[in-house]
Amino acid sequence: MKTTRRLSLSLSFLLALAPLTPAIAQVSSETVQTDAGSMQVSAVVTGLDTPWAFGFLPDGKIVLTEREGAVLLVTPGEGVVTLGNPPEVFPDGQGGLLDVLVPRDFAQSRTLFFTHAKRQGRGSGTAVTKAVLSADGTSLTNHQTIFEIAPGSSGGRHFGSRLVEAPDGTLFVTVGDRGSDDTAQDRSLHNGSVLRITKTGDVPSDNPFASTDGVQPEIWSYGHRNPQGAALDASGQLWINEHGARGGDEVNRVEKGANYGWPVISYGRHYSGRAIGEGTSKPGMEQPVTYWDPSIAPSGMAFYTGGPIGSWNGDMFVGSLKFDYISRLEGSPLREVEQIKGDSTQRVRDIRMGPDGNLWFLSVGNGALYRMSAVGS
Ligand SMILES: [Ca+2]
Repeated sequence: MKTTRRLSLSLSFLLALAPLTPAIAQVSSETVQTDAGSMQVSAVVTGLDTPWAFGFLPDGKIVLTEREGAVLLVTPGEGVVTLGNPPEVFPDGQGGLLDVLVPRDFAQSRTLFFTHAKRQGRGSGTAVTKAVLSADGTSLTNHQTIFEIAPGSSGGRHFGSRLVEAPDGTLFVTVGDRGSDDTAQDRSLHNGSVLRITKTGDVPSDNPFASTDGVQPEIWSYGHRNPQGAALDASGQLWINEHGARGGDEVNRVEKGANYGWPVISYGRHYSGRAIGEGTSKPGMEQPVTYWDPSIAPSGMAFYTGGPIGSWNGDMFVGSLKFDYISRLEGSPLREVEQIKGDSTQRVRDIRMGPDGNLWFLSVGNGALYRMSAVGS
């Protein structure tokens, strides 16, 4: 598929006259000013079609997803391969091929984990499929869908869909409310939850509701609207961000068994202007660590840990889909302290810290993967 599409490594990485896709804005390189000094932003790959996520392999290659279903393998400075036999996905509104996780044992297992929308009857749901990267690095094999949410919702909204490997090797999967608010409080459904499963899709015996009647045993936390960013901090603690409605985008520190309140409490309002639920707080429901009003449409999230930009260490970075910037958050309590913005930061869908100690991010607006490094480094 997509054999006619032209993917390009940026000239900053590859001195070759590679053609660029004309329909997409092109920002191959720029300098942006930040509180930590001038940063060089360089495109590593351009010509991407609605990219959603990426991850680093131990050999320095990058695996990258596009929402319509393509999985790309990028060798910086050398080339881009569209992998054969990608997971079967159901492109449905915001759904399609979504996150990719490179587990810590990849060098031995060559296994990748994907989240995606899966056809379920007349609707669709968030699913997790694992597959093995072939030895020659050209295709995926041995696909196995290890989990899918209890069916099924119509409408192409709020799939959530970040995947994080916990320190103990289990997987956290975020799932949105699928556009149906009240499902986030209904624990007989997976909607609006952070789930925890094993790499074979089983329920860990220490999940909070593993033996509670009428509750989906994969649920780790609930009352979430649409978590599209998730990451571990340096201590191994899980954090997520989630989309509110009009206002009330949240950053949450995720605790086992906790209820994060949607749609009973929120700092936003419905798009109609109507108040949401019962207000902003209620006993038994967690408060966000911080929130955005107006909404920024937060997406990919990363912690900067142990890198060369000393003042960033421990900080959280979140991409904004709506206002085209990268948010930097620091302090206790955690707050947004800086908006990093340039022509390259249009609709930032994913952000990760690379093995080189730099921040890498995906811009949907530019159809590009970028690397941000300190000028002169
Ligand atoms: Ca909440």
